[in-house]
Amino acid sequence: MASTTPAPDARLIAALRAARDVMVLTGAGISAESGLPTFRDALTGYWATFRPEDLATPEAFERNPATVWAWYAERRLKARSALPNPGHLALVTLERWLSVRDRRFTLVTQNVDGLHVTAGQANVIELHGSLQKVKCFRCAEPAPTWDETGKPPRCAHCGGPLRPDVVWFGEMLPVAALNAARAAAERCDVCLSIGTSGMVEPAASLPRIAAQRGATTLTLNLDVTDRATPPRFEVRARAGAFLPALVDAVCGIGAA
Ligand code: BV8
Ligand code: ZN
Repeated sequence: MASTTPAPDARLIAALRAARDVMVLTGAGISAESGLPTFRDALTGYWATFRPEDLATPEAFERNPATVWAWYAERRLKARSALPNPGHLALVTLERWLSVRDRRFTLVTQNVDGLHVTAGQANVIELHGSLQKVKCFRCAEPAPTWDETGKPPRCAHCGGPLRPDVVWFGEMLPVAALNAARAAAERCDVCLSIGTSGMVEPAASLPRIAAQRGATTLTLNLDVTDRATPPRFEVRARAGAFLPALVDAVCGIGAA
């Protein structure tokens, strides 16, 4: 039985309509309806024998560069042909509605698929880097182009192996991005956490920081995740269905 999408709570709509500063944290779930497997599901088929934490680490790359490079090359190819879905587009509409009223909107994503930028989102913080960017594992020099047949390709500067420019487990997040995300969490009136299992730190702490500072919080997911700090609103629905309804209600779209 297709699960029905709950109507947005009037108090959540009111909080967003009154908000001076909104922060949104997204995870792989918002890209699921664009056909991209979520992070926990990304290990299907050949990769099913691995756990994400076994592939998305510098040690895994050193041990098995060809396998790690191939996993990312496959995800990069999928992300290139993926299109933003109504969930991504609703967040762009919300950002524009707030911006023309001189209110702040910050989108913080854990995703590396680039779909928020493709959708037209203006203010995006990519906490974990981007699948479409590649750098040298040895000298960290960015590689503007590379030989896709490489297993992995080599750096033009030092001959080292190229790697995806994403943040692996055990690696520091880009400091400026993390500081900007924390600042947004500390100042926002409303924090929407969308399509993330809330398992990966330090991203998972951002909605908690917002809640502790008194922000109104929403968690939108397909399955319930036991958050240390339960959100004020917890919705179990597809982002591509719930977000357009929420944003239409906030922006008065479709209203008489
Ligand atoms: C660091 C890039 C320190 C790569 C990623 C013990 C406790 C706490 C923390 C740790 C610990 N042990 C180790 C740590 C730290 C570690 C960590 O958090 N580990 C976890 C596993 C416990 N963190 C780190 O290592 C970070 N670095 O801490 O550095 C440091 C300090 C000093 C010096 C050096 C280092 C780095 C973390 C970044 C890792 N890189 N991505 C890549 O993508 O390949 S994280 C990866 O997971 C993705 O970015 C992904 O976004 C992220 C989180 O996953 P989700 O997005 O939440 O996706 P998931 O599949 O889990 O969930 C999807 C959700 O969507 C589900 O809930 C589902 O219900 C929902 N959904 C599905 N469909 C829909 C939907 N919802 C709505 N609509 C739908 N249609
Ligand atoms: Zn190099």
